[in-house]
Amino acid sequence: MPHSEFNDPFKEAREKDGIGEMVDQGDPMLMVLGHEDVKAYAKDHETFRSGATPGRIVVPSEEKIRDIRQIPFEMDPPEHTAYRGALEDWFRRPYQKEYDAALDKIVAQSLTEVFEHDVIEIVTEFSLRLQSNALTLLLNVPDSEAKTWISWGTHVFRSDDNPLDSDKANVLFQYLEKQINKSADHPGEDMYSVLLAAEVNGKKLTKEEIKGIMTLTFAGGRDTIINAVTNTIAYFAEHPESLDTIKDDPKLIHKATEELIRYFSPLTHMGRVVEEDTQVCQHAAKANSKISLCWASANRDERVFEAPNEVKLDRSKNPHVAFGFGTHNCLGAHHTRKLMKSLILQLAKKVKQIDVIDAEENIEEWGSFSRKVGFEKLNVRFHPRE
Ligand code: EMZ
Repeated sequence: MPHSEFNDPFKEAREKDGIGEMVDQGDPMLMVLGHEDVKAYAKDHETFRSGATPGRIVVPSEEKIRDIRQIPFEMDPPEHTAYRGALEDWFRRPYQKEYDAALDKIVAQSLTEVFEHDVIEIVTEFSLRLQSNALTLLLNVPDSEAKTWISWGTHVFRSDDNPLDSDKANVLFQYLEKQINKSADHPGEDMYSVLLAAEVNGKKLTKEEIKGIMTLTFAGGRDTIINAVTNTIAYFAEHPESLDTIKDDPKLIHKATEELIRYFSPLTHMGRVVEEDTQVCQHAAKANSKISLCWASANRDERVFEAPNEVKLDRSKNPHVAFGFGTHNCLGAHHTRKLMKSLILQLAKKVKQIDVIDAEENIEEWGSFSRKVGFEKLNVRFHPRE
């Protein structure tokens, strides 16, 4: 398989009856695969709940490694609406001119560093650093914090030999406690201080709630962004002509970014817990069982996307659900879109060609489905434009 090809393991099951099955740590789960079904079930938050035991709606479930509730995504309306409302303005800051300019600077700096290497390993030497450096903007904290976050590696709950590493999770939790207390003692303009001053339903947020919001901010946009960035490099390595196309027609950036995000779908799926016995795509789903909304499968649904396994940078009809759908769509999407656009535009302007030296794929196993989501390792050589 070419490095820039990402398979759709769900096609057959999606076409057959729209459902997949897997067991997550003893917990059987139905996976909803069709685009229309995924959207319909995502909207039905009365039947398919997010406010279950903390960690349960994530696949694989993180119940064993945390009891912190990630806010707002592990909540349901009306509670969810109130908490999310308090966060929305902060997460819209990427639309400010200064934010954009600062992001461009961070991307430019990462590319300058890339050009200093002969061969560079993209996942840890580029994508992880870029993701962490960009996160300092979203949190509005000093650039120097990124160093600590980079030292945690690509995932805050997973290590090389353990997909659910509670020691690692505790490093993040202790770090957050320290930062929250620091901002409580010396309020500033950072995200912790803003949250300490915020109110939901007329009440101040507790430190525990702030920890939950920050945990989501750190965990949710980490491996997902790292995969999106790494996969983008792999794509342009094998499609150098696309760099020229975007360089010549930068207005294409909006469609191109959406298309790459659709194609990569860095978050495969997200779970929900069934409130009472029901039917899911004509399969019985018992109360308190888990289902998942499979964004990655929905984004390859041939009933919605023409030639879904092709990357068409100018695809005009692109109702992808890579950032989720409905009530819980991704709060960090504005930041991620801006980051991806800045990266792609600068690559197009500055890079002529990228050679893949060697690569190790990152394959997820979900029951009988094997899905390539990114890379463990991607060594490349950049050739700058003259
Ligand atoms: C959770 C999840 C959120 C989870 C939008 O996705 O991302 C996963 O990578 C984390 O492990 O805790 O934040």
